[in-house]
Amino acid sequence: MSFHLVIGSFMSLPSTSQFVPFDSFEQLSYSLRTQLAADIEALFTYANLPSPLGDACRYVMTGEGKLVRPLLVASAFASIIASTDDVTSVTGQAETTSAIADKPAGLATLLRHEAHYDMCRRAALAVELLHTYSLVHDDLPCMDDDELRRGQPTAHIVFDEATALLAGDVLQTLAFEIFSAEIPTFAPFNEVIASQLLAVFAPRARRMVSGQTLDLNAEANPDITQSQLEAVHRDKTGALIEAAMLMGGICAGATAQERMALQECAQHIGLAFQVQDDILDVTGNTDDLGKPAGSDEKLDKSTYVKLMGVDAAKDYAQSLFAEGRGAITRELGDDNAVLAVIEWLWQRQK
Ligand code: GRG
Repeated sequence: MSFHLVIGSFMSLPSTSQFVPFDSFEQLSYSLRTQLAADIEALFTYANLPSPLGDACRYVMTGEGKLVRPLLVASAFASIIASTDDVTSVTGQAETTSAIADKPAGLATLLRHEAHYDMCRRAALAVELLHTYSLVHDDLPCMDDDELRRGQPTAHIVFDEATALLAGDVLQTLAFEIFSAEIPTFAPFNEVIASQLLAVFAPRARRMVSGQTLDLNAEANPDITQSQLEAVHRDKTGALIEAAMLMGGICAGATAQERMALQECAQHIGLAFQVQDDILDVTGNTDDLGKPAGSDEKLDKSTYVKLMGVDAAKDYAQSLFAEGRGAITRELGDDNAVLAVIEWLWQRQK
């Protein structure tokens, strides 16, 4: 799929930004992965965590995750940027760029205001930190007691349980600290954007934990209904996906209507992602997944596969992806980065 994604290179320097147009999902993904790796290292240098905490954090944050949530931040940012020529709404200051007819030039003007672009980098980092904390805690012996994650031994196996617990804790606090931390490789944080990001992020981080509780409550419940299962995953999996897309939009100065479209899309994609996860748990293998296949059954989890069977679950995922695409297409057209990420998600095998 070719689309008009135009975004900063994601390799921004302290004082200047290089802007490179992308026209494929692969370019976006490569660029995001490279930038995020540099930002993770800069954050850990800044945080100066004692041993073995710092080692455990680096270990879990440099594993082979898919970076779904940072990609959603970046793609929402890029899609909104590409559809607008006015960033006044982000800061309340007059930073209006020139006409949309020349989008790349307008974008370069926008991105010269590094605050917007670098706040997007902070948001991408925040969602990955929070997500990784949830995985580290989810794998602990008191939760799912898993020994494999992202193709490598889990944190409590490599380190010890106390270190893994603390690593999850500090990743969570860093996910909030990053919005206003003064780190040399980031432009100074923008207070207006930071407070908007926090307002979106904090309640959804809290909902993720509520969802985990509902999920534990639902274990071994053969009578769970689809709407009850939906309530679990709207919070457990969906809330952070929603935060990711909304935060990308906020950094780009999305209008209220655009934010609503991003939110609607995220709600469908979040559920679709979970349905897929349930399917892959029974159809995938441990090597491809990088985590133990069949663990839902082992833990007697309530899943979409258990509720409706594999085939109906596949149909359901397909219809949810279609609804997610529809929400974006109606607002932003049919040629943008969010749609490219949705396409990649739809095809995923792990
Ligand atoms: C607060 C302990 C605690 C948990 C919160 C998110 C969560 C609840 C637990 C993580 C385990 C899990 C199976 C969550 C469902 C969402 C999901 C499919 C997570 C896996 O996300 P991917 O596939 O993982 O994006 P990678 O490794 O690619 O980043």
